[in-house]
Amino acid sequence: MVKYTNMEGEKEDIKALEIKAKKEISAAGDLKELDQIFRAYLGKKGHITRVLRSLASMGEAERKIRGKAANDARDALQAAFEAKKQQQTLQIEEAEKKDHVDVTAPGTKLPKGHLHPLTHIQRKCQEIFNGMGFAVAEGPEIETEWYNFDALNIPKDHPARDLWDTFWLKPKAADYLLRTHTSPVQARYMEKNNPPLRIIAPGRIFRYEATDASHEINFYQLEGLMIGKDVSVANFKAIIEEFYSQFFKKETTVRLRPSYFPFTEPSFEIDMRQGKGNWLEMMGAGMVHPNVLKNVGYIPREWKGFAFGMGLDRLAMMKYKIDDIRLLYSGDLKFLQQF
Ligand code: FA5
Repeated sequence: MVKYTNMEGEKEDIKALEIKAKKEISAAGDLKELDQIFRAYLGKKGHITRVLRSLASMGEAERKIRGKAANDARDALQAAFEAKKQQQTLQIEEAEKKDHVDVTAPGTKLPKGHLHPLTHIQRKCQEIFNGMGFAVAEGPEIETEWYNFDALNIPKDHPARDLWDTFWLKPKAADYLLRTHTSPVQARYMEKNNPPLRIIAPGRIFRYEATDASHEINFYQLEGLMIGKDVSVANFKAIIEEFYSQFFKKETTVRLRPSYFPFTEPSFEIDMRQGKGNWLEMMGAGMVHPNVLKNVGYIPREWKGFAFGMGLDRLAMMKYKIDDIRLLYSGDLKFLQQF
């Protein structure tokens, strides 16, 4: 075992010093710590340096043995420092690469949302009717009893009111309700605009009824109204057939069945079919009742026209082959993301 005498006169084991230094080097956490260890052993006042300096005062034989041991330890430690320094520098460079932000790189795109299937349907309908000269009109979802019923020739206590189960707002005496159809927009629009006119009025409506696969308490309708000097049922049929043909991108035939609505006379249910398929019930319609024209200040002998009201949910269900209307309002992303 090679021994040396340090400046304080203690005996120290050079090899043990080297082993201790190597342990410290390999445990060094960063370059600063490594530099401190380097100075403690190989700096001006470092342990190994002191051993090397002490050689001068030794006899030749002793100097030879201890000198070799000290030089070997110094070389070994220098190599260990160098290797550790390289390893740490590499680690720093890797970490910097990871943290590096390229400010010129294009940003990460946020996932885009998309329109609800009912909004697609409503916009498609608007586009087709716009193409046939119909403007879009809007009305409030909270309606007065007058516009929802009376103006449309449905007086109080008339049994036809039962056709539309109504959500009344409190207090009932205030006569506010959630509109049960889009037909009140007809009266509101005609009051403020002179004929001739063509409008559609899409919107949300509410009915106090039990839900099932084809009925919701809250759904969407699209009202249509065309008033002119000689607007006829034939005009209506042509326009609706054209609408369905464009909407379904297939030639579509329409059938009118007699029906009853207080605000149209005559009134129809409209069925449609494609090719030799089944007839499907699509909407209510008719020629605007003279009492409705009178209520909004038009002269019934001068003006006439047709009106219709279709369920947009049912159109969406047919177009996208949805078998339950309630899915449209479920907020279920697995369903909605399919459109
Ligand atoms: C009406 O609401 C009339 N205002 C339509 C009208 C307008 C007739 C203008 C004449 C002139 P009806 O209650 O039938 O009519 O409803 C029209 C359409 O709304 C139905 O054909 C159906 O497509 C849809 N609909 C009715 N009830 C529901 C419901 N609970 N859930 C989903 N869609 C419904």
